[in-house]
Amino acid sequence: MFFKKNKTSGLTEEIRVRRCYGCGAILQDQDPNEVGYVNPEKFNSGEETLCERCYKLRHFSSFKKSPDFNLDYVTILNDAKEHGALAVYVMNAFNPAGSIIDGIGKYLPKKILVLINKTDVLPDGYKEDELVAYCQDKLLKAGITPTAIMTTSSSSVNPSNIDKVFKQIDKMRSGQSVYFVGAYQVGKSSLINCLLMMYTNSTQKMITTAPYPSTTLDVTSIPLNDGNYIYDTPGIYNPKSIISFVEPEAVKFILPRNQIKPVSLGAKEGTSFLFSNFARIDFVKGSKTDFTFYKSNDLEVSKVKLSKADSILEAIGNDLVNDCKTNRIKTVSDLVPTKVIANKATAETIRIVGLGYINYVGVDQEITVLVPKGVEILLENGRR
Ligand SMILES: Nc1nc2c(ncn2[C@@H]2O[C@H](COP(=O)(O)OP(=O)(O)O)[C@@H](O)[C@H]2O)c(=O)[nH]1
Ligand SMILES: [Mg+2]
Repeated sequence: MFFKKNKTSGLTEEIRVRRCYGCGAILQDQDPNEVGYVNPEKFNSGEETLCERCYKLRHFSSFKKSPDFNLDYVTILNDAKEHGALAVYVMNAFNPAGSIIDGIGKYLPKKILVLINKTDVLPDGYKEDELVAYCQDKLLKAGITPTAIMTTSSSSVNPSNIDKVFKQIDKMRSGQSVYFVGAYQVGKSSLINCLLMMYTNSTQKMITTAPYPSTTLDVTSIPLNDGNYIYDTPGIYNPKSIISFVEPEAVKFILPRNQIKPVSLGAKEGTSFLFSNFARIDFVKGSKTDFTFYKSNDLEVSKVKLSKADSILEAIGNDLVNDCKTNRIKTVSDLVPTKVIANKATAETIRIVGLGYINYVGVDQEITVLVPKGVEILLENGRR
């Protein structure tokens, strides 16, 4: 590609710049944090190329998706069942619905300890008994019958209940192995890391990660001193959760890392709330009300005019410099709308599985919730 520089001192200086054919940025091989970066080898090759960022975005579909709940998991769980092992089924306290893997119930061994993890991210004033009851209801409906349920946090900053969990596991495993299972990113590996500190004498032996026999799944085996193991299985893909839909760069913004600070915004009809381009709430019609958003502090909610929402969403979808977005949503037609009618004078909750929830006082408002295909919306009180 040739670009003519302005005529200078009577000469036309012809310079050659190479541009990324995705975003048009001038390519450079000096600073990976600046736009247009390619590695020196590619840069010097002189070939037409994409900058690294565009390359990643174009090849998003090749990002390693967590495995589906498939026959490989069934093989592992059958082993667990046969050996009378303990299954530790880990849930994310902030995302109970996204922690339920459909169809897993009938394959789990008899002894199941459910750990509701990440309680450190829950907002002030959450009630533990209500959380446990909520999770239990979701588990039972999915055919998972826990032998015991505990809440915990494996956050390195704010761990809780780890010693109790350790004792409970040791009691429940009655001299057998332990299999940690659950959805992607619920904190299984972090929990095991916390627990290992209590197994000081037993971890001298090699911890290995290798495909579990007769499966393609990489399972980490941690030997215990009585000849048994803790098995850490890979997080399972859950198509209902937005976490599974977006690229790993974006997951970082969606997964709350510290305690959630709710955000309250008043709005009248004709307002739209955007969660980057992952999801959108359109307040189409009805009386003014306050909406309170419970979501990761790293994920901003933008309040915009409904009439502008489509073009703003498109701009986010095409913004190459922003990691807090998904390349899979380019226009509003890539999102699936669900119409929600609020009841009169009731507290309404809209949950977008994996993203969080929104509370508001219903006075017969009409709201449209837009999410990526397959992501589940749960309504408490309101109706579709
Ligand atoms: N705030 C908080 N973050 C956690 C907790 N447990 C895990 N995480 C974070 O959640 C992400 C997923 O954790 P990981 O253990 O890899 O999940 P896995 O996929 O179930 O093994 C990581 O970024 C962890 O740092 C927790 O109890 N609280
Ligand atoms: Mg893991």
